[in-house]
Amino acid sequence: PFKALVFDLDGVIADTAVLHHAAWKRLAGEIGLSFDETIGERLKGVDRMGSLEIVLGDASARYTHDEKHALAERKNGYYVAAIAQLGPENLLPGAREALVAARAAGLKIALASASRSAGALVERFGLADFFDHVVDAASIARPKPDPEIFLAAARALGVAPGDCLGIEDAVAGVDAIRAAGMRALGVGDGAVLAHADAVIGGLTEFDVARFVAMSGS
Ligand code: G16
Ligand code: MG
Repeated sequence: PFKALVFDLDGVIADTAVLHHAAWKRLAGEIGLSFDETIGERLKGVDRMGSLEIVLGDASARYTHDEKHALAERKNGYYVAAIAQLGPENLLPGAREALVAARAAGLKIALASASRSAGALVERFGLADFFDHVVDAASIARPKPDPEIFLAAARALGVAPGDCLGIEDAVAGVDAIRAAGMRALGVGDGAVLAHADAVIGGLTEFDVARFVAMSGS
């Protein structure tokens, strides 16, 4: 059985994607760029500077490195202001219950979110006590689908990757989990998350006994 769970945040524990989306849309409008749902969809799970490149598209060449960092900072200001309004009522259905069940089953739990605001969000949601470790996104050099963030989570927990189950809503995240040598539980659409070992529609379907038995050594 697995010894640990490694959770993604955005799209799994809370729907912060809508707030990232709104912040990028505001920035895009301010600099005269169009922003449609297709672009919004492509930002899921992508790190901050990677997201900026998607938002800029062909306009990327118009900006210097420093200007791009300033744009990303501006977007982050909008996002940080938005998440200051969040609380436990903004968790996705089943999130808290899944963490309670995992704890009761004696599993270690880590958070592997690309967001530099992940620690603040966990506090706002009242979930800090559930996590044995929250990976500091600022310490991660390579974005998902690179396995770095999931390997860092396993190392911090002191659990072999093969004994961890990773839980993700994004294709890049599922691929990162698999590349880390973990089993992947997808949250969302099975047709989209085809590389996952199992897929559920949301954490309301998280059955700890079923998934812990799924594998591990
Ligand atoms: C999240 C979101 C991404 C966001 C990224 C970085 O990832 O899905 O849209 O760009 O974090 O966020 P920040 O700008 O706050 O550092 P995850 O890994 O929780 O799905
Ligand atoms: Mg996600």
